[in-house]
Amino acid sequence: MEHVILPNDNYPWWQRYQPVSYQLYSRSGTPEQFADMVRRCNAVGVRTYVDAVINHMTGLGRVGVSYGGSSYNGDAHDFPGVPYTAEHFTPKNLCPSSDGNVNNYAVEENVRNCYLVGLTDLYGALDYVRNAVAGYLNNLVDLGVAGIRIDAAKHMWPADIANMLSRVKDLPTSHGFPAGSKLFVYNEVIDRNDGAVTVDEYYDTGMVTEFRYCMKLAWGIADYGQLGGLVDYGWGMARDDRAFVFVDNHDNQRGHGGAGDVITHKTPREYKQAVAYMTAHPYGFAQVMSSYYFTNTDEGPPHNADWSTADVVINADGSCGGGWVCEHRWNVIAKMVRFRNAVAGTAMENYWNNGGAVAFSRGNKGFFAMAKGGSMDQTLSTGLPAGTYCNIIDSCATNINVGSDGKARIQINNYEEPIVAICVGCTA
Ligand code: ARE
Ligand code: CA
Repeated sequence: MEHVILPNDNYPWWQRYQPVSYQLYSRSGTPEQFADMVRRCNAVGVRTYVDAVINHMTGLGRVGVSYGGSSYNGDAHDFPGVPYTAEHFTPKNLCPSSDGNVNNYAVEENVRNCYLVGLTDLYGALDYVRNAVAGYLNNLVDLGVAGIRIDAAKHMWPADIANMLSRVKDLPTSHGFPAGSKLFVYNEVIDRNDGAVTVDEYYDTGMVTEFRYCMKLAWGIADYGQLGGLVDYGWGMARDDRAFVFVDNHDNQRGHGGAGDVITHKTPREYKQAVAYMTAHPYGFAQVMSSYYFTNTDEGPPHNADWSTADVVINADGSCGGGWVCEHRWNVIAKMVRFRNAVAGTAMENYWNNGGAVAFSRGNKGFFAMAKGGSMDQTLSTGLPAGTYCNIIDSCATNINVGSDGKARIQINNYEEPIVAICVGCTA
């Protein structure tokens, strides 16, 4: 959607999180370009998920004109592009903080009725606001968008979100969705057992981000002995069919929300192990991060001379250039996504972990092993039917023979990509 434009801060990435209107103009282009992208992606089976910022509009003090021509004035709470005026923002008497900003995560009303880092907070209890947000979401649905991330859902009342979503129509069959398909929704709730708002409050409005998973996985990659405790319900982690998991996201990879104890592309060897373990493991719905390189935590994506976002350069070997990291194209990560799809619906079995290496099967469809130091040699139960399988990670350069007892000798000798993944029906 239209958002603030901040030339004095060199157009930071986070300007997109200050909405001006729900017209689809942004630093990435026009509504026509967006519609065209979604249409072309749907035609080849690639779905689009929109980061929907519906808790707030711009920050206080932000004044200007956005990409589509809509003006904004944060202090006056005036956003004619929607339109929203002062009456559509959370009444001051509902916010229990002294300065009007979120400043006490132990108090629910403080988290949800006050201004998150000075961002003008929409009053989601109003029929007018619910309708305006639903109008935005229905426009996306009409264009073929498959799902949304609800930004700052932690700062919205679950009942308000539920009401907004109840006004959203089914996904259009004209874009290839089966009749009756619903918008896929995941709620951004940073719950690290550090406040009054918890992930389980959002089970009725979709999936929820599970930030404790990032920490647990980072600890596990540092010390494989801890990997067995990755999913810790005793610690409050979201139930399996609601957990939305990831190794890192755009905030915690650069010290913004939920940072600390997170592995990123900056340590590629560890990162590959973390993504491999996440994708091999059955817990939750997994998201793969794809980044651009940065030195300053505010800096936006690679850009052209006029600061518009630069195209992604694809090198001859399939990797990215021009400042784009493209983790999703890294060999281990792309291969492990194939593994996850091949074993979908199966349980984790035959779990084995000696502190330096870890292995498990996924039902009778797949088997995964990983060695922290780069090498292992163990005979293990694979859960697989007897036969010869090949390691998809090294593009089938090595074979693994599973005997009639389901066991196989698992050898790893690869420092950079110390992983074996075999699955029924998987080839190079
Ligand atoms: C920017 C400036 C601010 C300025 C503001 C308004 O940095 O100084 O006051 O603009 O003018 C992103 C950036 C922010 C940026 C904002 C708007 O990260 O720096 O502010 O865009 O441009 C909490 C929330 C969580 C939120 C994180 C960042 O709960 O929802 O903070 N994450 C989402 C997005 C962000 C985005 C926003 C929300 C806003 O993913 O990218 O902000 O749309 C504990 C708590 C967490 C808390 C965390 C950090 O862990 O448990 O709940 O997360 O601390 O405070
Ligand atoms: Ca709010």
